[in-house]
Amino acid sequence: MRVMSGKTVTATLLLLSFLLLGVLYCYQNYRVSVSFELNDSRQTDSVCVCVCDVLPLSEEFHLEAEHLRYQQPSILIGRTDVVTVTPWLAPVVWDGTFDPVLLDGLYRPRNISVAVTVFAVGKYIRFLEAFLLTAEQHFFVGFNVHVYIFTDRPNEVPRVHMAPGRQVTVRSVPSSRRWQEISARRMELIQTLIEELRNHKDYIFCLDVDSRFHGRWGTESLGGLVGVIHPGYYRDQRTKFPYERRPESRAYLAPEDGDFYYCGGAFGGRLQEVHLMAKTCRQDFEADARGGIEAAWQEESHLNRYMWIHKPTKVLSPEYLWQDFKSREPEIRLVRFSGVAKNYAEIRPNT
Ligand code: UD2
Repeated sequence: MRVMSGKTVTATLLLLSFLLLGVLYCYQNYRVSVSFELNDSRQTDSVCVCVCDVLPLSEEFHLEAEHLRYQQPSILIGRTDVVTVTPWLAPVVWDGTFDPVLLDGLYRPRNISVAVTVFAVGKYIRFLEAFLLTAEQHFFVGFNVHVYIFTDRPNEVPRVHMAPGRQVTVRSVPSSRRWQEISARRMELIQTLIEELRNHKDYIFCLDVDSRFHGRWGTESLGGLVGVIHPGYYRDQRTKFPYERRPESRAYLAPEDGDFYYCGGAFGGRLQEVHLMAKTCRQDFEADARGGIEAAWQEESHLNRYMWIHKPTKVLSPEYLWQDFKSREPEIRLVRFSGVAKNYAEIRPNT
């Protein structure tokens, strides 16, 4: 057996001592940071660095209200005519369930930016002006908004004056002979846009162009994955929802499945969440196409299946996508965004 020299023994002992000290130091830091996290929610920046190393905090938790003045909230007085929370405890946003002044005050210091996608292919370009003008009046007023317009008629995009911090980008897309194709391609383009935007925007909303804003749509709508309840089916049983009902499709939902019927005409959330949804819906749509099947309502059907499996973290009531031809129901105190009445035979490329 080889005997270690005195020098080697000393060096080994020194090395082991340093290692032990390092382990003890890290362990101590870990305990300090965790105990601060548990006992004091107002940590200093330096402690927060330690906490974040161990338990990363979601950005959603950094809303600070220290200097804001607003009406006292109540847990006894509020809307009683509608349900304001889903069974998985996501808020359902209705007029009267939130304080817009408080919410804007919470989000303003974070300097958030919101991307919007809107498709105006073929004759649908005629809806763009009213969409943009009313968005300037009601959509995230006072916040950074970047509208991405996808159109086959870039020369016909109207010039609309935008407030500071707000802008429009026009992207050319090919024309289409089938409206179903336009609807189906949206997820692919949303997916690739988000990959381009990466960290340059915080939230994204994907909206139908044949619609106008009539009331505030703002920070109350922000969330991880945001679904909008379709105005046409929220009084119906789930068996009546126009989900895709053929088991061969990847958008299939059985009669006993599904929570709500969500709109394909408005959805959004954090970039990462919407990216995952768009990518999944696109892949499923393409796999269906290879199998020779197109879901009943194209990407709307795939979105509905996705949101049944991946529950939205916030649900917007039909105030956030009404339809002009529908008479107002008593629970709809305010229509914020609504689809215009149109003659499909005249406006679509095919029937
Ligand atoms: C319903 C859905 C919509 C979508 C559609 C099926 C709601 C309330 N409505 O709306 O989201 O699922 O059915 O396609 O959610 N488009 C063009 N050019 C065209 C046709 C469509 O640009 O020639 C774009 C445009 O952005 C439009 C959107 O596709 O807003 C949906 O158009 P639609 O007329 O098919 O939608 P609609 O109102 O029947």
